[in-house]
Amino acid sequence: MLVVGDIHGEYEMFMRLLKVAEYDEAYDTIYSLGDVIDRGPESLRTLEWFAGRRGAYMLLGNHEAMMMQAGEDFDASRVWSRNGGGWSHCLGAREKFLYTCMLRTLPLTAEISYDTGAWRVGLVHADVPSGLPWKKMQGVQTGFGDAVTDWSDSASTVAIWGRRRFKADLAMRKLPRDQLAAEVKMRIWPHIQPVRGLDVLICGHTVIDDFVPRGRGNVLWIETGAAYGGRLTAVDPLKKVYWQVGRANDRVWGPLPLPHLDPVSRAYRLSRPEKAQMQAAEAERREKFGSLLGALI
Ligand SMILES: [Mn+2]
Repeated sequence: MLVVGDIHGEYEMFMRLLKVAEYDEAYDTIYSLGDVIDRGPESLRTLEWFAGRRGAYMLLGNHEAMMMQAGEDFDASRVWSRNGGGWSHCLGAREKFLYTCMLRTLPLTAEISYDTGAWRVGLVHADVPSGLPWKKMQGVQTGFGDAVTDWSDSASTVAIWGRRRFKADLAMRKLPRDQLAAEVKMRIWPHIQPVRGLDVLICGHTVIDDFVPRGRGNVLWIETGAAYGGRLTAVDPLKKVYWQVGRANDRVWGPLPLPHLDPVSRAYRLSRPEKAQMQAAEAERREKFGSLLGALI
């Protein structure tokens, strides 16, 4: 059982990854998190590998959504061309039509259960909106017209384009522990809470700068930049290990243990200096506005 990150047309890296992870076509199931096309040299070949192969599934990524929309809308086709869709110029109209039909069948989410539901693994290309339980997310349908033109927070858009959780995690890692940071942290905190109703959620989409899978709460990110000079990652969520291949032929990693994941939500707790600073700021505010309020009453 393998879950592979954003392949982006890097067919040769993908083949090497399958070998490293000892993927066996006869027995193993493989899921792609989407974005199998664009940027890399062999988009069509990668898409064909997944099309109709037994035991191989893929989710919708924002790049597949762009391809799907490009057939409908001229603006969308320009957006797609700018984002690596140029390879499609060599496709005939019929081929384009058939592949678009295939893309329309791709789901936004998938769930894999082990031990009759005791260990639940969710998959989505980019993100689940903050606070939305997994059960509700599973009911979300692809919103046609959402992908390129709609920058709203609709769940179908967040599913394939969202980066808020990833950015919130990044901010938590980087912010200094001073008073302002404490306030910011309390705002960020809701966005990095685990997704309820799952043990693990695996996401791609946002490139991790150090090319290593990253965890926060019960969310695991595995887009390690195969098409950006980074690595291609595959995960076995049952064995809790991952494998990677780099661009150069001899670079392979794994099996390595996945980062620690924790599905339990927690309230943000201020450290002692943070608490003192928050209280001082609160007292200052009260002094400033409290007297004003007193004068008004
Ligand atoms: Mn993507």
